[in-house]
Amino acid sequence: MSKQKYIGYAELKVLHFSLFSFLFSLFFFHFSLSTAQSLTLNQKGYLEKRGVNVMVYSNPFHAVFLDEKRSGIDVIHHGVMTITNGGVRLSDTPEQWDLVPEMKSRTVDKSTGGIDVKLSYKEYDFDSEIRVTPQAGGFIISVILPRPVPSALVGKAGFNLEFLPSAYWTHSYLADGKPFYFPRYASNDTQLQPLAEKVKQVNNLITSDLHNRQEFPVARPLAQANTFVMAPDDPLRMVTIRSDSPISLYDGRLLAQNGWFVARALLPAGKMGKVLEWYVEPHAMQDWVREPVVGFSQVGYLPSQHKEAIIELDPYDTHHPSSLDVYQVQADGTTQRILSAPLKEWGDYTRYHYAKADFSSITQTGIYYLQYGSQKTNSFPIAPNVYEKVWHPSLDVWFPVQMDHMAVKEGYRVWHAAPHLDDVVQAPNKTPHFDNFEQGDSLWSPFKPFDFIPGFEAGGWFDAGDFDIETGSHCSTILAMCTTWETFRPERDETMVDQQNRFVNIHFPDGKPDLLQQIEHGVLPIVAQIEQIGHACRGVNHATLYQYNRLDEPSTITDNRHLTGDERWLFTYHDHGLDVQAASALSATARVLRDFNPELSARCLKAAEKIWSDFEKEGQAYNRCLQAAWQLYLTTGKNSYIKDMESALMQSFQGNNPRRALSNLTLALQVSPKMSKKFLKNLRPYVEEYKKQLNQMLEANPYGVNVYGTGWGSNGSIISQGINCYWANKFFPDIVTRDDILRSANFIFGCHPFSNLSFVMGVGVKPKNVAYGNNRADFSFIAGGVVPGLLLLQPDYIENKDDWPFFWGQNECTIAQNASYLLFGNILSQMKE
Ligand SMILES: [Ca+2]
Ligand SMILES: [Ca+2]
Ligand SMILES: [Ca+2]
Repeated sequence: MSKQKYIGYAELKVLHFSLFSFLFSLFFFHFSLSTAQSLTLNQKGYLEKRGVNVMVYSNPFHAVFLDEKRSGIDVIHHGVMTITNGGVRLSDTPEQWDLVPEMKSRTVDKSTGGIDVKLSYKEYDFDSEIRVTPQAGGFIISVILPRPVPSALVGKAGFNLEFLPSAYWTHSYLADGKPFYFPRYASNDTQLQPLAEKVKQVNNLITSDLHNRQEFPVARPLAQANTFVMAPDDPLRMVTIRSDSPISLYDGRLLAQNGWFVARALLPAGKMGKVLEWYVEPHAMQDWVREPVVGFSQVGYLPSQHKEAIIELDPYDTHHPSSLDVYQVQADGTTQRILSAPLKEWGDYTRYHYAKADFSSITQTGIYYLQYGSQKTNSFPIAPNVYEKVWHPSLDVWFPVQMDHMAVKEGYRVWHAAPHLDDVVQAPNKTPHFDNFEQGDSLWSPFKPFDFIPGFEAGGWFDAGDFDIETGSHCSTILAMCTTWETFRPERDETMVDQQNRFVNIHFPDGKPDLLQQIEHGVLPIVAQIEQIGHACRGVNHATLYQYNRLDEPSTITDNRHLTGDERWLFTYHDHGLDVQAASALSATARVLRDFNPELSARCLKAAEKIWSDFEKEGQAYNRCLQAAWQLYLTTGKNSYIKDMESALMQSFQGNNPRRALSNLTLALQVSPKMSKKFLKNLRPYVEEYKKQLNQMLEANPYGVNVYGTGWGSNGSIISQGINCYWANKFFPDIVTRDDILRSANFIFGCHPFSNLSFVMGVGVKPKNVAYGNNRADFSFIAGGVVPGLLLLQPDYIENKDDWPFFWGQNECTIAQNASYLLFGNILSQMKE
């Protein structure tokens, strides 16, 4: 059934209207824009003019997570990425798991400034080519087909370009001159189409819950026209699109809450060569200069610590002020300028210019703010106790909300009822699944596919913004929590955890340390894996994509009754790396819970020792299991576990890659009290080498940390850097200093590029407002979550959106990263002066 059949009277009227406007727009196109400045191809391989950057497949679609909405043709418009996904797509409003084209080639023509990409859908043997060429003040997008659209894709293959809802939803648009506004919430019409018409999604999965109906919903257009002017009311966001074939505008949020506004035109049937041409012109403000970002810690500073603001400047901001003023806010509400700190130019990094201002000389306890030019920051404290409570929301709120199999209440709110009470069944042999889960060819399990496996109806945390149980991240979470407990013994009790009644009450002390209650809860699915299957398993995930993609209250994802067919699957894929991690986590738990829960402690130790004896039988290399050996030694006191530890560690430092060679340095420092007398002395040159690496980072970028990630932000590695510095400082305070540890804290709490918001939800004067938790569709957050942070859009744009929670690589809080933050927060909270 073709799509045209569904076009109603309203759309026909729009089409009719657009014929007139087409003639008008041809005229307008040729005479109105010739004075606008043109885009030119820059050294970095994208099209540029002041205020507008056009990336053409600098970022290809992602092979695993598919449509990340930062691929294809992307536009950075006055400093904000607002347009993405320019490409040949197979549906009106593509979703994350819809097929994406593979990029076969990308050619840059330096003479025309044009960029040409060849795309291919191998599932349909469908090739296309997209050419982007600067023209007038904008650019022409041409779609060229070497062969006609395959019959299966006629009426489906089209050219799409997507607009960020949060950048447009307070604005209007014109469709062939007719006025409309962008809706704040999706409420346009949908219609059903026969399921046989649906273009397949990845691995033949399906994102919609069809309830056995043989139809699926599609969005109907908001408007159709030959000329769209988006946000003519705002010079920062105004974009004009013209084509002589009709363009439809859709609201992708109708089918998926993370959808965008999609401008789209179908490719004609039976035609080859140039089949479609759009002219796109993002309006450019000729004198536009991006506001400086004044980076500082939203948590504040200890009186004696190094204090530095890092200012991010637009390259056109050539007359920026040369000093930063620090004001103190007095008890009577008046303010007093305490210091005018001179700016020290740092230089260029990514696409901006950076300068620093040192205000370490201010040591008096008080409330301060920074003034840079006309920009006044929010206030922040300088005081001996600024770090004391930074980890509390993570333990009090974030981890309790992540608890699977429990009802979780906070004050008047129930975060969720007890979910997944019908866990679990054996996953079938299936490759691949989604979320990077797969069972592979074998089962490595005593159970048959879809058999019920007992022991998994309690414990565990939701991995992140999704609701699966990841074994690997559980093990790192548990180990970090055990390290936190043994190093700092935080007996904080703000949460009731009643395992028997599956009930958690936040801000309701029950006399038991919350951290031990979390460790106890998190280890249950791990110990169950060893007991039931005999080894650590990949994890537990949903059976269907339309269960997995839920972004709300999880207790209704399954019916909580056994063997009704909607249960989660235990993926029993056997990976020795996971066994090693499980042996570490289980033996640490056995030790930490020895008095708190002797029965569970004994089960954990038995499971850890079983894994270890399997290693020995299989002849696993000792140097791959050092952390597990160390944890087993600490728990059992058996010297045999560490008899080769010293030489294995020294050997591991001999690698060619200096950074990788030091990956065991923290473990080496931790074990050093139990090694020979000379061992710590032998570590000194490696700690000096580590310090050299820290100094090199300060030369590589203004912040001295691993600023951004690709695919996933780098806050995890920045927090690890702080933790590593803690251990290095503990044993070699003359080499690694307290300010080295605090470098990571300053960054996480707001002294970073793009914005100066704290990356820890609810922590600091101005934390981020949105995160990718299970409440992301409410544009909200769960307090205590740490977001991944800054993501690179190739080649030079780093961002962390705070008006759009749906970029998981920027905003998704995960258990392993949060446990690492919990440890780091405890390190910080010991610093008081
Ligand atoms: Ca997951
Ligand atoms: Ca408690
Ligand atoms: Ca069930």
